Amino acid sequence: MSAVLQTELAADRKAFYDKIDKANVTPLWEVLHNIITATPSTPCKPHLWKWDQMWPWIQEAGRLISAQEAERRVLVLENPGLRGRSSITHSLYAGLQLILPGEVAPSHRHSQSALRFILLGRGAYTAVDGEKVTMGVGDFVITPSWTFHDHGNPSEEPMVWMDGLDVPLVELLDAQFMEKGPQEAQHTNRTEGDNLAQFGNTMKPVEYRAKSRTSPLFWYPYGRTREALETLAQAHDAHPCWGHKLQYTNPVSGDWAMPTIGTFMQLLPKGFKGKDYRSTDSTVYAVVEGKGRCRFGGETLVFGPRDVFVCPSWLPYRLEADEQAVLFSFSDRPVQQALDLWREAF
Ligand code: GTQ
Repeated sequence: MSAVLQTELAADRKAFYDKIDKANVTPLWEVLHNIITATPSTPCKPHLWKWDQMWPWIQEAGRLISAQEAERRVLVLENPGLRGRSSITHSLYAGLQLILPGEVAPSHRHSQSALRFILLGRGAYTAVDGEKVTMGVGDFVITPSWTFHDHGNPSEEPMVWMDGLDVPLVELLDAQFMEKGPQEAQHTNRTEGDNLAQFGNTMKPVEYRAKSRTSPLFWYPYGRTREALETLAQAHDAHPCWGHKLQYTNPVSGDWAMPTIGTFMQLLPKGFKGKDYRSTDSTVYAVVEGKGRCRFGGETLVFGPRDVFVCPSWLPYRLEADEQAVLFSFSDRPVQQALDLWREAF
């Protein structure tokens, strides 16, 4: 085609695009390769939040606002590639929540499911649908979708936990509802630890019928998880990529503990040098014990206890541990698997 004809065609196309644009219509061929990409193209970036940097800021937030006034006193961990969107990955939210001695974070409920992973303190509680659990470091606690929850700290020490919620995912689907509780703190009418007694011993009450996909067991104390990993590590070889890794389950269905968020705990033996791994579920890690590194090609994140880091979809990374390390993690894997989208490679 001659240069003249080409210029004419370009002008005709531009005029056409402008004309249809006014009616909210646009040509696919201009964007096709941006929306249907050969491999995941996520705005999510690898990033590490060091506890040593976060802890003074968490304490400062504690002086500036009460849990009561804030409703939830949380510093949101925003992915550097997703600033302004309250997101740590494209589909998930994470934050560090502080509750000081004597405080109550008032009752509310929402469509979003939440997890708590305790980083600091012992003795604060969360109450879920009338049942309290008193939490300690390393415990994983679920707040199922649309259940009333409030948090309180009758102990003498501050408590900090990582919140993980499916906020961006629920927002994408425009399926969110929220309401405040009738009272600040729920009337707790069930015995503390009831859920663990009913569902935490590979048994269930004979009359039990599931009302939702979320696990009826909502408290997974660290002692049990730690013991399971330790025993595994003695009897089995470490996987070349992830060491010894368990996923939390709903003990009744055998499925994920939460329908939208997959949760895991893994142990990396001392001196572990993992092989490259990638999967389509961008993953948030919180370090419970030990020190090590997460390497992405040239970039290295050096982690220690209570640090949080994020590994984006499909970017190969490898985990290394100088001393035995224990890592909690969460991702949207259950959603991807339910939709036949999940992939991994190593
Ligand atoms: O504790 O209910 O980090 O509703 C964000 C939203 C925590 C909570 C967050 C919430 C909560």
